[in-house]
Amino acid sequence: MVALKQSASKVVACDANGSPFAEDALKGLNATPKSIPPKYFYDDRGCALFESITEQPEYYLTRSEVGILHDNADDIAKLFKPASTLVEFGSGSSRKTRILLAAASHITSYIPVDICGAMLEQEAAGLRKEFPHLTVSPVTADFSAPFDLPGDTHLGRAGFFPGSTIGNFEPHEAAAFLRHVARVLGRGAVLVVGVDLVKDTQILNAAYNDAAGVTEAFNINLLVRMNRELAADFKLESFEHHAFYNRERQRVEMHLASSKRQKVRVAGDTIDFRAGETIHTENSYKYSVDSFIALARGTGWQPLANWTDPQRFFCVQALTYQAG
Ligand code: AVJ
Repeated sequence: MVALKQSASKVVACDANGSPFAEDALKGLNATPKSIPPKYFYDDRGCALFESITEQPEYYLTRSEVGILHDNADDIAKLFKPASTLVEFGSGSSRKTRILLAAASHITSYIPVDICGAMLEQEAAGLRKEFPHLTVSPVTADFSAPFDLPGDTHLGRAGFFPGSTIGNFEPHEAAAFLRHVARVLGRGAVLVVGVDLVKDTQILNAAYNDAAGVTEAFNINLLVRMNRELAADFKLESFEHHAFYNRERQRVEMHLASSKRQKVRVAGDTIDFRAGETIHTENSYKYSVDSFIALARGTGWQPLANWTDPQRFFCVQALTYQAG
């Protein structure tokens, strides 16, 4: 059992509407190979465990990105037009956004989009106090599906998609997502996106196999969640956390491996596992600076600038959309 630090208790209830979980889980568990979409990691405990992952010494992603944003906040701020609206896709705790908002007082409107409505309202209240000039208009929505922007936001539109969350998509899905962002923000928009970079295998493997076992607990929590919400009977001790860099496909894969042949009940269905068979729970794609630019260009976005940390572990890319 991993003990969570105080900061994690800030995380408020977050549930992405009930029954699609049963449907998606059964679809994935009855397929070959077995898989479950990574968005189901994020129940209350999953959100808290992820916050804790970002504090682990091996998990360089958050530290690298926050460092890049701090060091280059003024340059990034210059890319936003006067009286800009900033739309954040999957805003969570808005921690990284605060860095940009503090440097860019000409962002006058902020629209955090997240499926977690409770956390959105809590964060919005805090942001309004910290940035009195800022209009904060949260939107509770799945950021990867179409949604309407509230209010009059025609002046300058900017998007923010930090965390390398884009790495959870297959590359063709990441391209579709960038087209979707272009549709939401429109012509002339600027997008700031965080992208984790290809690097030494040991560093990547360590980041997803932290010594404290938090990432393992995060992965196993998916089984805990199915036991609770889908009347499943996964025996937690008979599944192992596997995470490794797949160099050919330039992605870290996370799996839950069954240590033996067994049957598990899930939402009224029986799922058979062979010994060693896995549930593929996540891909986290890694890009080079140039491979990400190539992907973005293919969707109509043009590179404006990019920034990396001194170790070149992580990259923040600024793009603009002039087409459409
Ligand atoms: C939130 C998707 C960026 O892929 O690194 C952390 C999630 N998974 N440890 C990532 C995650 C395992 C994270 N993202």
